[in-house]
Amino acid sequence: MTILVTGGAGFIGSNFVYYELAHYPEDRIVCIDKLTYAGNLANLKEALENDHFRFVRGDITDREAVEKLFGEEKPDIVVNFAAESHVDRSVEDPGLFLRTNILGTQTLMDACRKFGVKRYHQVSTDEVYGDLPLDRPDLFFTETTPIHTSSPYSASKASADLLVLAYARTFKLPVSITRCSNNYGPYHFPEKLIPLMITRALADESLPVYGNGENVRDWLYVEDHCAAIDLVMRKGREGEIYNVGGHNERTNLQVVKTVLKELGKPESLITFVRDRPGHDQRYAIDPTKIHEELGWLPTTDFDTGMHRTVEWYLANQKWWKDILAGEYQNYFQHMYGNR
Ligand code: NAD
Ligand code: TDX
Repeated sequence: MTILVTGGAGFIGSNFVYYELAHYPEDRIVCIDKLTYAGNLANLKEALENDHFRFVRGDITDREAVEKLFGEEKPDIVVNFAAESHVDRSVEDPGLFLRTNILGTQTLMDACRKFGVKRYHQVSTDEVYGDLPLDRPDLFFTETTPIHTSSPYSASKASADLLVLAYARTFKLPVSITRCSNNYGPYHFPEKLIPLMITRALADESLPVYGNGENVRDWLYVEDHCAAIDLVMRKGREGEIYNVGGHNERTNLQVVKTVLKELGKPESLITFVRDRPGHDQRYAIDPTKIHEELGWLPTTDFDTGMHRTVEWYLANQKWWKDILAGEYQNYFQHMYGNR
């Protein structure tokens, strides 16, 4: 079987490539990635040594390049991780998010139709459901919760989901969608909360918490997300959406304090900065459907996952120091300089 992984040089995509190579050594994994600021070939260093893996630099909105690759590889399954993924950047440049996240999805699905791909899997997010109020801990996102987006990022992801469902109904394209909560783990780009806090705390730099730090996210170790995607794309029902999450809610402040404790750094590093515009209050996934239909359950609890993650950042300092030394400096100054 040949599996085309788009966006495989990013955080979750690279973890997924390793998951597939480890669990299905007989399969061929092909990755197409544009290598934007978030894509990093260093993430795929070991995969590149495997004969069952091929990397192609390319843009999922480039119809010609996509069709050429489909023609060469005739993938059985296409799983789409390629996206602009950072909410704060979507506030700066919404157009880029619409192009990659919506038109990229369309281009891939058109190629799936043309080449008779057996399953197109869309990696979506819980952010398409908007947010839940902090004072209603009894509420959770289910697959039937209405789409209600807050940021250009989440609006672009929700648009893509609607397009996927439209292709399923109109063209009978065999699709599936997973909507996962916040991931954390190895290869997480240091613009996102957890790796940003780890890398800054290690340098004894201030830790910028938005607003009052009471916003809640539902954290899942990245390998558990990879296992869920793998199950759904191989065994999930066609045309279905599956929510993925492990009932692991934490306020941002709790998360940052966990990082500080792991590293033995003082809480005085925490600084409260101007809030994110449109900042979602709380995300919380109800994963009953994927558990009951496919038997999926998370295997890594938050304490274990955070310990492993911090260990990974300690052991892989060159990986993140190379990122921090580049264009990232301008990004950080632009986003946090006057905050
Ligand atoms: P990421 O930003 O780390 O990686 C995205 C990858 O896509 C990068 O390698 C980048 O180079 C590539 N890419 C971007 N534009 C491209 C294009 N036009 N053509 C080809 N490649 C392109 O993102 P991530 O955190 O790994 O997220 C992967 C997917 O999972 C996204 O679709 C995101 O919406 C979704 N998701 C993420 C989370 C999370 O917590 N990070 C949670 C739920 C869902
Ligand atoms: O410096 C920061 N300070 C801070 O307080 C950053 C970067 C974030 N935050 C807050 C904002 C959020 O409440 O931490 C929380 C997590 O922020 P992000 O890491 O930017 O993630 P989030 O906005 O929740 O979105 C993530 O989860 C859903 C991913 O980036 C998305 O790709 C995914 O779809």
